[in-house]
Amino acid sequence: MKLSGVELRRIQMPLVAPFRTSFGTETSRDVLLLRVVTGEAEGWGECVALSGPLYSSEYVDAAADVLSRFLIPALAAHGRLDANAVAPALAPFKGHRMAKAALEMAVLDAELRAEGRSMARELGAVRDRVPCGVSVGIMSSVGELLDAVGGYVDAGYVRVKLKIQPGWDVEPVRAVRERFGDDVLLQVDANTAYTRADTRHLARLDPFGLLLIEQPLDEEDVLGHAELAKVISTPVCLDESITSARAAADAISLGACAIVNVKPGRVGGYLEARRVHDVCAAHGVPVWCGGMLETGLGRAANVALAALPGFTLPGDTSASDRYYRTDITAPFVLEDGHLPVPAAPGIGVEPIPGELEAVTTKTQWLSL
Ligand code: OSB
Ligand code: MG
Repeated sequence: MKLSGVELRRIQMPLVAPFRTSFGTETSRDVLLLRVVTGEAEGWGECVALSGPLYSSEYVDAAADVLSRFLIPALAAHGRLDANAVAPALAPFKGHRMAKAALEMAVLDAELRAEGRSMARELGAVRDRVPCGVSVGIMSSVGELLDAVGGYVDAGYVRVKLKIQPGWDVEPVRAVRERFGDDVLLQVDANTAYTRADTRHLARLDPFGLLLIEQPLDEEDVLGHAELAKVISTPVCLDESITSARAAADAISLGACAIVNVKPGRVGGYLEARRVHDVCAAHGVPVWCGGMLETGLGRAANVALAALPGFTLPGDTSASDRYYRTDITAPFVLEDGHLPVPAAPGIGVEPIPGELEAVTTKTQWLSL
């Protein structure tokens, strides 16, 4: 494909409710979208970086900066290229995986639309709908949490993930188990809020039969997760630490995780995300699709990824209305606890022009 240019578009989308984690509270999503224009088709990319460097070192202003100053110009030097050539072309630039992932997603979407092939088909999907979980933020009281979880269970979500941090862990987990019973699939996510010194404390979650505990320790403390996994009975799942297929292979070899959360943005794109899936499948390690409060664009691609055979656990691929009152695409609607895998060419969805305009705060066009 010959790229003619890339549009960077910033949008501001209010969340239906504040989303509190151990690293901060999000009330509105400041998202960077990319629109790649080629002779044959256009493609959409969504950058999952948050507004501040609190989940990872990336943040949305930095992503926009590195894309416009380094990554997009590097593609310009290539003349013709396809999605498989994007990561190698960007490899000289260290880090910035979320920015790279957004650019690769847009090129891949354009390429697949031009060829009339779907993302699901391209990645190797084996299902036409995927079971969905929901990530529930930290609340100001256990009562408020039980109301929120009750609403999601009533809506049909097949798995509940509670955000935890020191001071909000054993009690909320106990309360949810007591109210909703042992049959609800329940897991927790600490977003690195604990240290190795908290091992005894984290073992207090053992009696609750959790599916997994996600990223209790620092992103760089892979060995610490291996030590922790020897002591606690809850399976350890890594999110922040898994930045590539190689990182996944290393973590598995070390015994640092029994389950992996796959987020395409965190690993540099959907093609690397598929390699993470493949490495985990080869080791018999179950994976599930994480989320970053995506709009319908990123959600469409995530749902396609979640339809691969190794995604044997429900993901954080919730319906649009869990996040936004109005999405920029046709909303993803939960049906019997599942979302449909888009089958149309590319990511299979596109922004609704009026909705997109209504939330746009800035656009920039870069010619190639
Ligand atoms: O750690 O999985 C996480 C949201 C933003 C940043 C990090 C995480 C999350 C979530 C929400 O847990 C997942 C979603 O529903 O999109
Ligand atoms: Mg997580």
